[in-house]
Parts: sequence; C-alpha cells; structure tokens
Amino acid sequence: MKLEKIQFITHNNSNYNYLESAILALESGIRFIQLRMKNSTIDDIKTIGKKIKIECDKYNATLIIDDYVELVNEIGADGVHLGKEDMPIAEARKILGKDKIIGGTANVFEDILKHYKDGADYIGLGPLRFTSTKQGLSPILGLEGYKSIIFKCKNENINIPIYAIGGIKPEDIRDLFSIGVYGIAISSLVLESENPIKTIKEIKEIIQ
Ligand code: TZP
Ligand code: MG
Repeated sequence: MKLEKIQFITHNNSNYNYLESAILALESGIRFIQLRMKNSTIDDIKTIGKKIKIECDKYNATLIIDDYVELVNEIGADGVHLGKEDMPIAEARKILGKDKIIGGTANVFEDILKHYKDGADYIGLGPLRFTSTKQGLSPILGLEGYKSIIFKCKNENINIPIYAIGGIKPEDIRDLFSIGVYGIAISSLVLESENPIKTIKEIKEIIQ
C-alpha cells in the first residue's frame, strides 16, 4: 500500500461545509482525505461519508474515517484514523484486517512506539504549532520536537511513515521533510488559501 504524502482533514467554516471541504481538497490535487467531523452524530458522519466516498472515487483518492472503525466498511472507506481515546489500533486491526489503512495520533515518542507495535500503517505526529482546527490540542512540538522524536525513531529502528500535523504552513514543508517526516496532514492550509490549487501545486513541487 502506497500512502499519499498529503492528507487533507475535512473541516467546516463560514465558506465550506464538510462535503465541500473534501471536494475543494480533491480539486486542489490532494488524493488522501480523512473524514473528520467532530461534534456530529454517527448518522450524519455516515451520510456525509458516503457522499465524500463518491467524490473520492471520481479522483481515485483514498478515504479514511476519523474515530469510527464501525463506519469504515459501511462507507466503503480505505481505513481509519485513531487517537488515544479511540479504539486501540491492535483491536481495530483485528476487525478491519491487514488491507485497511490504520493511522494513529501521536504527540510523544512513546505514542509512536505503541502504535508501531500495534500494527499502525502511519502516524500523525503533532501539533507543529497552535491551530484552532482542533479543540484540546496536545503540547506544541515545534520543529525541535519533530527532530528529537524522529531521531529517537531512527535510533530504535522504528520505521513507519510519520505525517506532520497541526498548523502546517507552506514555509514549514522543506524543514519538515529534511527532518524526515514522510508526509503532512493539513486542513486550514487548503480551506484558508486564496488559491488552494496553487498552494498544493507549490507544496508538491517541494515534496517530490
Ligand atoms: N490534529 C491536530 S491539528 C488537526 C488535527 C486533526 C487539524 C489540522 O490542523 P490545521 O492547522 O487546520 O492544518
Ligand atoms: Mg479520534
């Protein structure tokens, strides 16, 4: 399974609802979407998820669902993203099997170690800096935080794709990739850009 290097996390604001946010990301050239709808009912997530799945199929894009392992097969999604308060990754793996993508949230090295041992496919490590997209943010890592955590991973032979997340701006991309992140997970960078197509194109040129 080849993971795309840019993951978009759905969000809603005064300009876009969740479905529109996913469509904007796809139109901007992103091919990896995480459906994240905090404070929504499971029925709403299922309904919007099915609509986003149709859009993802048009672009041959990967779709994963935040939090809800039980919605993955119902929506026909490619996997799930799980945090500390969600189902443990080892349990999700038993339910979903080896072919579904399972991502895990991390803020410290020990989170990565646990997810790695549990069989995660990738890690979302962050936040890089403050962002209002997520409530109850974990302690901010800054570039130095990424450096020391990725250094520990290399030292301990923990080889797993790490996505930087939280307040990522275009000017962070070079530094993050030179430190050794595999990819980035972004939301406001797309939703608040005046020209998301241009923004994503520029980022891809740096990454590839
Ligand atoms: N976890 C940490 S930040 C975030 C999640 C799900 C949302 C993305 O943040 P941003 O700053 O809008 O890219
Ligand atoms: Mg969660």
